[in-house]
Amino acid sequence: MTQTRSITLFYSPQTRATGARVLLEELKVPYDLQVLNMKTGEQRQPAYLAINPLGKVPAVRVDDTLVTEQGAIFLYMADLFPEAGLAPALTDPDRGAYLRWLFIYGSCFEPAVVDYYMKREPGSLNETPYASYASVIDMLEETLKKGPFLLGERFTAADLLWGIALRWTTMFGLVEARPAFQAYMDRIGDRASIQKVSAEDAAMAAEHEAAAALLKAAS
Ligand SMILES: N[C@@H](CCC(=O)N[C@@H](CS)C(=O)NCC(=O)O)C(=O)O
Repeated sequence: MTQTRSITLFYSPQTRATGARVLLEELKVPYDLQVLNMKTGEQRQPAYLAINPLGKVPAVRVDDTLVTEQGAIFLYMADLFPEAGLAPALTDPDRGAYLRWLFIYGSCFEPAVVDYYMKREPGSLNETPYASYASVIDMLEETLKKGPFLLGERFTAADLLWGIALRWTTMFGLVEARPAFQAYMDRIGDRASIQKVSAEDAAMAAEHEAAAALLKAAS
């Protein structure tokens, strides 16, 4: 018998939380959305800081377990629902590459991209946690050129994390839309989960803008 779990996703549209929502859609599990309007600063209010003291989304609560950080959320949720087939099992030889890509995302890719965006001098290859921006991006390109997914033929939760991240990083010019990246984004962007969440995000983001504008006008 499948256990029913109570799942809440702390969410804001068109943010890093979008990927976590896409994952929940792919896992085909019921969940509640707790939406925060970042345009009015709800993520910095005490109620949400009690969930994540960093004031960042996504966060997920499953029964009594609270998880923050995209990589941790992807790892936990895809393992919790193995029937969706999005996570190689612990003893599967693919597990290593799967974990590697989930962790490279938060430990190397994001710091590299943020340093690049901020035009910060990252230091020498051995001083940064990611060697160099170019080495991270080139490694990703080499892997995706072989493709079609990060683990080759096997599609996993890591592809949802990376596919969506490439969408926003290429959109903002933080990563060059190399042909291998574009082809990967196209492959992943066709998924019904992404289409659904993107459409709902656009509507939600417009509502948030309007609410923030009203607040500003009233102040
Ligand atoms: N390290 C976090 C970063 C999450 C993050 O930066 N979220 C942004 C939205 S894209 C956020 O919540 N920003 C709100 C704020 O800082 O006020 C993760 O990977 O989950």
